[in-house]
Amino acid sequence: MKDFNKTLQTLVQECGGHSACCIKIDNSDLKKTLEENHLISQNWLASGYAGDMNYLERMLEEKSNPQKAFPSAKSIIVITFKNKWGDASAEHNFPDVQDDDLLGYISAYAKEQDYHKTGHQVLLKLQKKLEDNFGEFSATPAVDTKPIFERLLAVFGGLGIRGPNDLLRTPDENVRVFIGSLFCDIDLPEVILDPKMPFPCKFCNNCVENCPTDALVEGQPFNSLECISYLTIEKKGTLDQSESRLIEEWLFGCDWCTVVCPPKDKEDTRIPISLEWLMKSSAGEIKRIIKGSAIEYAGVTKLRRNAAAILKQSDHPKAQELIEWSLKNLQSPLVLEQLNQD
Ligand code: B12
Ligand code: SF4
Ligand code: SF4
Repeated sequence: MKDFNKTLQTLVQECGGHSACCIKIDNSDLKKTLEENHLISQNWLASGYAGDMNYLERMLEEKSNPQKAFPSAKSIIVITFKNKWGDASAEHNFPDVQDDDLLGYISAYAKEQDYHKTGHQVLLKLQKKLEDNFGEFSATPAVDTKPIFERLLAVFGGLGIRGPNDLLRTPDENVRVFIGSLFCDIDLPEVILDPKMPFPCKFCNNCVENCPTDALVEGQPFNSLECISYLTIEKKGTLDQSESRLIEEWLFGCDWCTVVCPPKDKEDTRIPISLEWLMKSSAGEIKRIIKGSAIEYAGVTKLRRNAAAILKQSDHPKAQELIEWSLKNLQSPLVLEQLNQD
């Protein structure tokens, strides 16, 4: 096909995505980049930065060898898509909060339907459109959960650069994009882009300056163990005193290193949650509200564990009352253990 790049960008946008590249799975430069990354990742894992995310170690071999992980694939289409991330009109199902409520916050990226689902929808539509041009082919869509170094592939394909916040920064939509991949069992023309960034990250550094913990420290590897997103979503068991302080008022995820990526968000796009509502509503009601969103991955117990950690750190007049109510009425051993922590 003559200008496959142009076609690919048009098709991905028609399908609801933002940008796309296409990499041959046997590209020798990709192999070299993955080999280098493999060593760096091994060291990172050996330093304990993965914490409770045991799946990162389990998946490492496959992540570094896409040809083994996806044996029939010939080309990888990598896309970015937004799912209204950072858009003030993005919606959520949580009830409104009142001025005097004691609040916790959910990261803005969890608004709208689960981005995993949106990404799969875009990728499947894109496959159908490509089949109109190239004939039917099999393909495996992947967003987040399959063994893939998604940011590495996106950077290799020129969709953007890796920012100091360890995220893919695109030339026109900053870091607030998700990544998806389509492993295609067909040889497609390669599209490796040359991202034209409006300014280099070294002139900004907002993300590092606004990270409230030591997760992002210049010149050091990304430290998940200090990242609020890790602590609120992935950390198992209770949060100790210092972890409870680190999470501030976050119940799920953290926005500080994304909302400051120029153009900075003008309004607060976090989801405010009444902690009283979170503790006192039935688990069934909360499950109904988070169903189909990215928050479902954490589940009700983890949201309440995080709420318990926030309450224990709070000097809000309502906090002690809510702790006492929760100790009497909630049954989850994890939440009770968190509430009983000194
Ligand atoms: C595990 C995970 C997390 C963990 C760990 C985060 C991390 N930075 O690795 C936690 C829970 C903390 C997390 C948080 C978030 N995540 Co997350 N996460 C992932 C996941 C599933 C795997 C990432 C991974 O493998 N990490 C492990 C390390 C070993 O791998 P690595 O990141 O590639 O890092 C190595 C290389 O960079 C290498 N390296 C460093 N320098 C160099 C230089 C060269 C030349 C080379 C070759 C290599 C190299 O060293 C690093 C360490 O070994 C990806 C999806 C995926 N499958 O990729 C989403 C993903 C990265 N997450 C995403 C998002 C949105 C988030 C949050 C913004 C959510 C939120 N609002 O709370 C935060 C952001 C936190 C942050 N600043 O990173 C998006 C990011 C989109 C983007 N624009 O980049 C992804 C891509 C999911 C998706 N499909 O869109 N996440
Ligand atoms: S998500 Fe929050 S804690 Fe984690 S690196 Fe970004 S700003 Fe720091
Ligand atoms: S906040 Fe600034 S330094 Fe960080 S990724 Fe965005 S542009 Fe780069």
